[in-house]
Amino acid sequence: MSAQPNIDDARLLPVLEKVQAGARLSAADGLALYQSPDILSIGYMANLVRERINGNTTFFNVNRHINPTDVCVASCRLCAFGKKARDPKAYTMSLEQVWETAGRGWSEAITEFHIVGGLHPELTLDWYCRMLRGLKERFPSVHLKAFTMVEISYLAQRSKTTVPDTLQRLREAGMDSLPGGGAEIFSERVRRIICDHKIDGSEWLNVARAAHRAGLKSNCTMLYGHIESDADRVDHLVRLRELQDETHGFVTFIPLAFHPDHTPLQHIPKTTGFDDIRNIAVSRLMLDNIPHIKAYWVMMTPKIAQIAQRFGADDLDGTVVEEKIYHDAGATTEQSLRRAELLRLITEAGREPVERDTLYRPVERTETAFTVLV
Ligand code: V47
Repeated sequence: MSAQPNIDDARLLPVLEKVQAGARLSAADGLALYQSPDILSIGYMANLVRERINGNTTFFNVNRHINPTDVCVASCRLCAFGKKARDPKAYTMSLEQVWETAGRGWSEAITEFHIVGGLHPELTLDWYCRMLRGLKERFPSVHLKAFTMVEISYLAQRSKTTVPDTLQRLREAGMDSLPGGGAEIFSERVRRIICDHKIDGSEWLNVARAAHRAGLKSNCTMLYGHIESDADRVDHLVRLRELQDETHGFVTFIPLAFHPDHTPLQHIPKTTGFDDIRNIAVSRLMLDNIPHIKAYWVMMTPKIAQIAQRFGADDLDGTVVEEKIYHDAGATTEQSLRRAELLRLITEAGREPVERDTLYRPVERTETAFTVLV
């Protein structure tokens, strides 16, 4: 890209100056980025920052999602996945079923299990510890990225113990890090409507803080495209950035587009490609202290995720295998992508693919084996 871009929207000129100087953007800058139609200028700036931090690399991983249960005591209006225990379509895996599910597709040499589920009224902390131990025994090389901050808070409350103690016990059983889900949008006004049964934004941040203080890394997310305002989005990003200044525990941010199908909010229109790309770019620009921005292809389609690599994203997530949360909410993307397809999406965008483990250490593969390079 040229050193002197054409900026169509003059409101973005002060933002460009800050980006070129490597200065932090303010909440007002964030709002200007959300309100400007000049997507190419926003993308130019986001790409500048992306290449400054991650060069020409786009990361991906070979992972599998495991959702041990969809039974959930909460009834969040944003969600099509959670079900009541009495619902005939609800499921809860036995421990053996979790371990058997984990082993399916093993030939792809998976390096990560991404494990999240509903807030089950009966499964105990001890059950989850046994689940993790069983996975570690069977798949010792696989990183266990497990439980959202919401699940951790719920397990602590149900076990009548503290969040740090819950984290400690899960960690001893094999939990290696935490995914970024459940953050939704921190605005209380919006949470009351889309997820009033969930912990509030401050508690989500408190659990993340406790995890980071215990030495665990995590991801973070923002759910957009429902009833939130641009100011709510900016507030969410700024609160994540503030916690990151304190703990440095977030590895990756993932903007998640709301999928309305089969939820009580199905009257809300789906997000547009423009908004999906804008959220990637604005988050790259605002979250100057979070190393990676993920374009989650399941949510934004492989085609938009591919373009996102030139608008701030440096990660496409992974093979995923058996995604349920988005597909229950009407996602029409595949439930998994082959490694070769991920490579094609990256190289055709002119980026260099690097297979990573969960903590972004490169993974080197031969025909029959793989090693994590440290
Ligand atoms: O926690 C639920 C959201 C999240 C819907 O950490 C919905 O690497 C849209 O967190 N429409 C799960 N979103 C996905 C998630 C995630 C995905 C990929 C990678 C990582 C990571 C994390 O999806 C939930 C919730 O925030 N969600 N229902 C829905 N109808």
